[in-house]
Amino acid sequence: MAVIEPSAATVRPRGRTRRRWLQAALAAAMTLGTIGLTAGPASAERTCTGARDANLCLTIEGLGNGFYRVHVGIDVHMSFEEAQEYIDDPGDPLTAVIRGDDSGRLAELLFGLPLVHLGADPEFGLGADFDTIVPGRLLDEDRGADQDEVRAVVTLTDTDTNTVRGTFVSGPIRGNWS
Ligand SMILES: [Ca+2]
Ligand SMILES: [Ca+2]
Ligand SMILES: [Ca+2]
Repeated sequence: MAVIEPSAATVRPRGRTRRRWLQAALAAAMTLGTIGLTAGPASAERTCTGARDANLCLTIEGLGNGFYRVHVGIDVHMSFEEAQEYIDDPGDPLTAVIRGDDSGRLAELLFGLPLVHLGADPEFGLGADFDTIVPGRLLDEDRGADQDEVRAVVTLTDTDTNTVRGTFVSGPIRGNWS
C-alpha cells in the first residue's frame, strides 16, 4: 500500500532570516536627532562587482551636513542548504569593513558596518546587508585635499570552526571627504 507523503514534507523550507532593521533605524533616528540633520542634496554612488562567486555592492549616499550613509550588500552564491547552515551557526557568518585604497592596494581600515539583514535564498545563496551613517572624516583616507578612494571588504567565516571561507572586495568609490 502506498504511503501518502505529508504535504508539509514536500514544501521547501523557507530561509530563516534575521532582521535588525528596527535596531538600525532606531540608531539612525537617534543619530539624526542628536545632530539636527537638515535635508541636503541627495547624491548616491554605487559600485557592484557582479563576480561569479559573489555579487558585492557598495553604496555611499550624501545626506548633507557632512554625513554619509554607507551600505554594503552581498550575495555569496551557494546552495540554499549551505547558506542555511551558515545562518544556523552561532555568530555572524559575514562581516563588512570599509578600507582605504592606495593605488589599488587595500590600505587603512576605516570602520566596520553593523549587519542589518542575513538570509538564505535558493537562487542567490547567502545574502547580507550592512548599513551605517558616518561623518565624512571617517572616509577621508588620504588626509586633506587628496582625493579618497574606499572599498568594502566582506569576510565569510564558518563560525563553527572559526575558518575564513572567503574574502570579497568591492570596486572603489572615489570622493573628496573631509
Ligand atoms: Ca587613497
Ligand atoms: Ca590612504
Ligand atoms: Ca581626503
